[in-house]
Amino acid sequence: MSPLSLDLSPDLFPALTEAQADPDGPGAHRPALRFGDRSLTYGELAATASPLAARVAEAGRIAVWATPTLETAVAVVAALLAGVPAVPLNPKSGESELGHIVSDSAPTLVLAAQGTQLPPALAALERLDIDIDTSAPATSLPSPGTSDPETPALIVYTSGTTGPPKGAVIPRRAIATTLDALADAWQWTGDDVLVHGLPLFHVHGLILGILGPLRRGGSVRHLGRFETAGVARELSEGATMLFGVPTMYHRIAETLPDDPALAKALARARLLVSGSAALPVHDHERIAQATGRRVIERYGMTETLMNTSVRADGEPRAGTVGVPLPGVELRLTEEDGTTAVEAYDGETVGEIQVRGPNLFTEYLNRPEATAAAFTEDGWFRTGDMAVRDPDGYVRIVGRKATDLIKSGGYKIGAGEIENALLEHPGVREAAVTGEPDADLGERIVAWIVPADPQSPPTVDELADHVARRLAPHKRPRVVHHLDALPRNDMGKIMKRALTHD
Ligand code: MCA
Ligand code: AMP
Repeated sequence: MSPLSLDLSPDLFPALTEAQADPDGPGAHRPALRFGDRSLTYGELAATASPLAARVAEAGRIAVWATPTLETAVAVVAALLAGVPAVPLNPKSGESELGHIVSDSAPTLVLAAQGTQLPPALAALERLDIDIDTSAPATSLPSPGTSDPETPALIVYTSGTTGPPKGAVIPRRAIATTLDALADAWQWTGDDVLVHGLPLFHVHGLILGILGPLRRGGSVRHLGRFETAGVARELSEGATMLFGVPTMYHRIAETLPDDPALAKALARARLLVSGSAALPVHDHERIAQATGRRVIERYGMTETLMNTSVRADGEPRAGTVGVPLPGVELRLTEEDGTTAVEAYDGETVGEIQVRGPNLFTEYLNRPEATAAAFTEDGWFRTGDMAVRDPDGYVRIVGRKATDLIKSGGYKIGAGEIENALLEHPGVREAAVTGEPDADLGERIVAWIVPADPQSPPTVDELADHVARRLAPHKRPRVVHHLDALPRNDMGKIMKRALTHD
């Protein structure tokens, strides 16, 4: 493993700075971003993001209506140039989720693409349209906010086991170091062209998928929405890397037998990377068989950004997430949460704890949750359970909390769905679990005691109810009706007793 020198300089995007300084130079003409048939070179990105940065520079915090569009990428780059923290909002968030995020993060402005209609939950915020005008002269940016690596760059909301999502405050330092560690692990350079169709309100799609290529001086082509045809097209037209969640690779594996063009395109890629959840070995093998290429996995978390990866120069090993990234300290701990597991035997299970410059600073407005997330000596408790192979490869074997569900690569707390279901007049009691799903990894299952057993609410009714309040990906896919929920003597719901038979 090569040592990593930490670059904590304030300049997150040297290629953009160069294009700004020399608008006629070759660097300014290099492609940066492409969404469908709209694209920006580094020069054009500088010209459009820097005036926007100047306009938001005085804002305390901004929200970005994070549609999968060029506008979102420009808005986030502008916020980073200005040194103003940005809160990316899922444009499919329902009213109560959005209301919570806006009141918790208290942005002074919301940035949205021109012509986008914003929901009532954002009505009280001042709105600034993102206008992509590449003919405007690039403004230079003397901003004091950009000089401190600890300045919050992004606040990304992530679900916990109970209660509403928490805002993870991610400083500039974490973004720079995680992207540089990945560059080292993946031999990621400015010559790479990334393709993906990930959402832009989470770490995977936004930090790795947009800011990653920009930090390297390379380019990204976003598909707008994930489709195997788009992947095949871009990889056969010069893209070198693909990022996706396991559901996307599962859909690729399903399509491959009938799509030789997709197989050929994947075979040409330099690197196929999966993350956000475990990619089943079966899908790994199907892709390897059809394309001759092995998908590599990396492991991260909103709070920690990236922790481990299979390296481009390492042995790809299905079922593992590779080795700790440069700069990341990783240990497994016993049940007490403080005693380190020393074994590298592929058998001894412990909780993964990490320490390093890739970590978030805090949960916004949640000092107690922040304190509980760390040990006294600064290790972050991930809640993921793993073993280590003799050569250090990490295998994730489970999760400490049963009340966290990973569906389609999204982390979803059972508690927030239960609370939403209980607001439905037809529901008296509710419990939510995750069950294995070939496509989504896990699917959300609701167990409800209907208020009126003669006319229980339908699955569609409850799915719409949750989608409207929280987000469509949090909707239950299956609903079971029960006379009563199984409870222990203390009255606590026994989720392990919730099975079909
Ligand atoms: C369906 N829809 C609905 C309803 N039902 N809308 C309203 N009410 C309903 N009842 C809509 C959906 O919004 C969506 O709209 C469409 O119908 C299909 O929904 P669905 O079947 O749920 O999703 P899908 O299109 O099949 O999505 C699969 C997916 C997606 C593309 C794999 O799950 C995905 O993008 N996952 C990525 C998650 C991710 O990025 N995770 C990173 C976080 P429409 O058709 O308009 O879309 S983890 C992370 O960042 C860490 C650091 C890490 O390690 O990476
Ligand atoms: P999030 O909180 O949405 O950022 O999701 C982080 C969680 O995703 C981690 O704590 C892991 O449980 C899971 N995760 C991310 N990458 C992987 C991977 N490659 N394999 C298994 N689980 C993963």
